[in-house]
Formats: sequence, structure tokens, C-alpha cells
Amino acid sequence: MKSDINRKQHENRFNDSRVQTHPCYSKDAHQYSRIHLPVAPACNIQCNYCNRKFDCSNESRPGVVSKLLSPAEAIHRFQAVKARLPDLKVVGIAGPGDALANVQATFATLKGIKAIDEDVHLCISTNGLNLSKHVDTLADIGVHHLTITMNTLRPEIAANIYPWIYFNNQRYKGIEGAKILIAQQLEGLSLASDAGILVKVNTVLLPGINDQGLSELAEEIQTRGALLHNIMPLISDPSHGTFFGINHFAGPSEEQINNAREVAGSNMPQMSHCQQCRADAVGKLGADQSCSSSQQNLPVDSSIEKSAVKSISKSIRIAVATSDGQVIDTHFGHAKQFHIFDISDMANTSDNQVDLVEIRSIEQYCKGIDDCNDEPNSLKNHLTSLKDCQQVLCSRIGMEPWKLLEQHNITPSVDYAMLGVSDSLNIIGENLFSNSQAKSLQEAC
Ligand code: CLF
Ligand code: SF4
Repeated sequence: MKSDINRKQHENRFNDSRVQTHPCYSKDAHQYSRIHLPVAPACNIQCNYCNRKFDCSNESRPGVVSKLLSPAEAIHRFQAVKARLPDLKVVGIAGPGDALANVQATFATLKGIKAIDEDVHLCISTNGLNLSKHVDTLADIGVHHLTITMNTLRPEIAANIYPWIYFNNQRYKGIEGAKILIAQQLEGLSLASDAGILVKVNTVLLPGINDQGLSELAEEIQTRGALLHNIMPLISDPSHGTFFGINHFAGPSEEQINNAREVAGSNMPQMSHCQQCRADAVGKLGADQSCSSSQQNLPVDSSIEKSAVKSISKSIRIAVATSDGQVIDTHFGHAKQFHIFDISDMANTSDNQVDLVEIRSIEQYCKGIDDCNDEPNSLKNHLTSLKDCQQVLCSRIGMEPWKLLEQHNITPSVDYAMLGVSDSLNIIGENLFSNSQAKSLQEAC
């Protein structure tokens, strides 16, 4: 359903106190600070202006990397920063991947923050692919500010920006993927607006690629209830390793940005004070105290904060064959994807940290009994794809792949078949690192 908000109503929405106290939504709210909590590592699409080594470029400058936090660490960071910055008004989740490709961590963090501070604004940024199915949860948690990055309404243009998307457990490429992404973004925008969420739309201006059609984009998002439009310049540097950077696509000049804002501005109010901040930004816009680059700005006597920045002493990478990310339910030979996790032993604490690194797609090599093929050659792709992992968890596995994995120093395991992913990884972490701590104590003696 389209929201169809007329201009007068639209203008009135800017009087909302939730707009006037959010520094991104109102230029006049510059006295308020925001914090980004980097709890969302994975992403479900590929943008040609993004290199996943760096933060999500839909809200961030490429070329800077945030240290991931678990939800518990993120909540601790918020408490420590709030004690130092009483004007902290907004908590945002803007990467380093997509907030809604990491819903467990995103929702746990937002709920935890809301439980300790009812007044703070909760804000997330997403590419929109998973938005429609999570709008109700976001509204229930109390998220009032949402950014969707939408670069075009035209699939033939989008196919040049997004080589693939990953949706409902399947990868879609080119025009097919572009159509799904655009449809999901539009539906998510309408649902979020209808739920009373203040939606901002970010658009990365890509000269020669998406500069045509900005007017129709602005008109459509206005009709569907978006409040604000933020046209941001492509930052394209070959050293960032993005597709556009390596292939020397140029970012827009100031004149091109101004023209684009003028064209889109006839339909949508334009934001012009965006700082393209990083996924762990802290402070007022334009006066950043980003966490990992200036830890000295954090209170030195805060034991909470110290635990949030504790360092990793050892880690192990594990591939999990799971269809839904919840249960280890997939036969090794039937897996079309592996969830890749890092379990880290945190120095000087008894904690382990479990982080989802990515969902890695792979060609299924066994398609049933008639096609079952345990030949070493058919496993080459699997071995190459999993070569950075030390363990594989699955529900079942044949003898031949078991032996081959072991020969490549990857330990297969069916010990956790049909058990929860998260519980299993926690148990493995405890077993591994408590043993290793005991061992290193013995060696020290
Ligand atoms: Fe962060 Fe984004 Fe929320 Fe602001 S940033 S999630 S809406 S709290 Fe703001 Fe930073 Fe620009 Fe984003 S200046 S990159 S628009
Ligand atoms: Fe990168 Fe963000 Fe695009 Fe994902 S949505 S590919 S993290 S820019």
C-alpha cells in the first residue's frame, strides 16, 4: 500500500521532536551526539562500491575498518560513552555489513539499549533487502529512525551496481537480483512509513550510472512516505579495492552533487550535512571521536569499557552447514552455503566471542543418491572455499570427504548434528580455549 503523503503533511512531520533531536535528520540538532555500534558483520548483497574488508559504504567512508563488538560489548560501550557524553541522543547500527543481515545481533543490541535508556533514539541503516519481514519487530523494539540505501528504481541500472544478492537462501545475479532488491526496498519503505518509522533514503551518486532517474526515485520515495533524502558522493579510490575503484569510475564533482540534489529536491527534502561516518562513529556530526581510532577518549577508569575493548588472543574459524543459521541440519554434500564463524579467545578474561563472518555460497556437489559422488575432484571447490577454516560442523558427511578434509587440516564433526548453531559454537569455544588456557599455564610452570 502506498502512503501518499501530501507536501503539507510532509512538512509538518519535520516538527516531530524525534526529527528535531536527531543530528542526521535535522541540521539544527547538531548539539546532540550519536554512537554507532558495529555489531553487524555480514551482508546479503554486493555493491560495486564496497569492499567487505571495510565498513558498509552505504553509510560509511570506505577505507576505514571498525572493530566488531558483540551485543553485550556494544551495550557496555554505550553505557561508558553515555557517562562521558550526556548529549548522546542516538544509537545507530550501520554496519560494518548490513544491520538486517545480522538480525540476532542487531535486535539483541537494540533491545538491550532500550532496556537501560528509554529516551535514546534507536536508528538503523540497511540496504532494504530484508526490511519488509522485520518492520514489525523494529517497530516493537522502538526503532523510530531508519535509513534505506536506494540507488535507483531501474533494474537495468541496478544490475550495474549490484552483481548479486542473497535472498531467501538463494543467490540471484544481474537483472533478476536487481528486481528483487528494488521490490523489497519499496515494500519495506512503505511498511516502515506506515508503521510510523521516520525513513531516510540514502542514494550513492554514481556519475554515468544512476544519475539518470533520480527525479523518479525521489518522487517514488516521497509517495511511499520517506521523510528525507540523502544523496551522497561515490568515494572511489583504487586503493580501497572496490570494483568501481579498481575500474576507475570517478566520484561526482561538487557541481554534480548539487545538481542531483536540486533535481531530486523538487520531490524530496534533501540532507546536505552527511559526514559519511564510519560504523563505529561517536560524537557530534563533524566532530567525531571514533572508538577504535581514539580509545584514549574513553573513560580510562571504566572497567565496563575496558572489557569492551579487550583484545583477541587466539581464534578459530569454523564453517557450519545450516539451512537457517539456527540449527546444524545440513549434510556436508548437500550444503549450498556455509555460515562462517570466528570463535575468539579474549585475552585476560574467561569469555569467548563468536562472530558470524559471512555466509559463503558453494556449489552443492551431491544432489542425491543417483548423483552421489564422493570423488576427490568434485570436492575441490569445497576444499578451496573452506581452506581458511579449521573445523566444519554438519549433520552428516561421507567417508571420502571426511578423509579429504582431514588431509587438508580441516576437522569435520557431526557431534553437534541437529543442535543449535549458537549453543554448539559456545561449547566448542569453551572446550577449546579453557583447555588451551590450562595447557599454557602448565607450560608456564
Ligand atoms: Fe547513524 Fe545513519 Fe542513524 Fe545517522 S549516520 S545510522 S542516520 S545515526 Fe548521519 Fe553518518 Fe550521514 Fe549516516 S552523518 S553517514 S546520515
Ligand atoms: Fe557493502 Fe553495505 Fe553494500 Fe553490503 S550493503 S555490499 S556492506 S555497501
